[in-house]
Amino acid sequence: MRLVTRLVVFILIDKERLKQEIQEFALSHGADLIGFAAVARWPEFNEIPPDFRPTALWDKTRTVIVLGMQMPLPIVDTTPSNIHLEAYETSNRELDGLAYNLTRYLNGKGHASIFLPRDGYRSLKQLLEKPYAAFSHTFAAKYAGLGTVSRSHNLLTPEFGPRVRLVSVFTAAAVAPDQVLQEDLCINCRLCAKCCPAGALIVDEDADSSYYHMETAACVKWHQVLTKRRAYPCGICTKVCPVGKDRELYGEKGMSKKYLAEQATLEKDINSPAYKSWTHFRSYGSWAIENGRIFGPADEEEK
Ligand code: B12
Ligand code: SF4
Ligand code: SF4
Repeated sequence: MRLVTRLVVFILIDKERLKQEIQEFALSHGADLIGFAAVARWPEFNEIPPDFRPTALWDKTRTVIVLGMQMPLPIVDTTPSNIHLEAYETSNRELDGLAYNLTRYLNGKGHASIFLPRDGYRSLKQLLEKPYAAFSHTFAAKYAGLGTVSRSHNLLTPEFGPRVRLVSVFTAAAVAPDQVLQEDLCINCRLCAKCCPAGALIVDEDADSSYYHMETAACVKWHQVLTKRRAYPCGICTKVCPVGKDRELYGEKGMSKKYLAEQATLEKDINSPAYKSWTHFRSYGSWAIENGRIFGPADEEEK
């Protein structure tokens, strides 16, 4: 073999070996999903404004590693509730811890790395003024081959649909990238838009777009109500989405009718047997239910 060919083969083996080591570390430290995106994906797709791309944020970045953790479906079903809030906060802590530890692991191996926290904002009021964080994990996950960005603006994955939360690590190491998924996982069923309690997802029949229009302020304001009631986040668009193998695991396929009827049924009878356990979880540890009804976006009073 010629020297140049041998060098190329050696570099490829090295990239693959590092990838395996990172995968082993992440999966054994709590990640459910992991994917790798080369920084060239951002200019290639040209969807994200230039200032929000990895090399603009940290010029040494060559690879973005995206990590995902599942939100168990039967817990998401209970939203708005205390157990949904606790699962959300646990996943947030675990994601940031995992990304921090992977960063330290890579630094220790001589690959300079940083991590971007799973959210990147501290106040909903501030999101009303500027509804963006410095970096989008959703698009990073798409470029790392974890899933596709859906009509509801959430990333859908084959494993968990949108019931997965994300975090990213930027590294100076060149790691073999994963393929971007070609097939759109979103089936345009509109369930997310129909069930959104804040009317934040709007389907425009005429618009030639792969996303429903998002009224961000409506979603943020509903989260302000839920925060006061200690029952955030909402996440109903993630709960009702039919995509994801997790539905098979939990035996929760074909739930559309139940989800569509939920709001109206509980308005009439908060003790409806079909939703009994969800109502039970909503009745303790938060103010999600008061005076026999789930509060809605119009209910602004202080808690
Ligand atoms: C701000 C924010 C919100 C805001 C606004 C969301 C929105 N869709 O606009 C609020 C509070 C409403 C919100 C709600 C929710 N969120 Co949120 N949110 C974020 C956060 C912190 C930042 C997103 C961001 O600004 N990225 C930066 C910009 C550049 O990226 P982008 O918004 O994806 O950009 C696109 C468009 O905005 C567009 N664009 C159009 N005009 C402009 C103008 C400018 C100046 C820019 C920059 C971009 C832009 O450009 C991009 C390409 O199209 C991310 C965490 C993160 N850091 O990624 C979580 C995140 C997106 N949220 C998440 C979730 C789960 C939710 C909720 C379901 C609530 C919940 N936690 O249960 C809902 C879902 C709402 C929905 N259907 O989208 C998850 C998504 C996971 C997944 N599977 O996709 C994330 C990734 C958090 C996490 N770490 O897992 N969220
Ligand atoms: S999180 Fe709730 S309010 Fe926001 S878009 Fe999804 S369903 Fe609507
Ligand atoms: S609920 Fe339907 S339209 Fe909404 S994201 Fe899921 S598959 Fe797409």
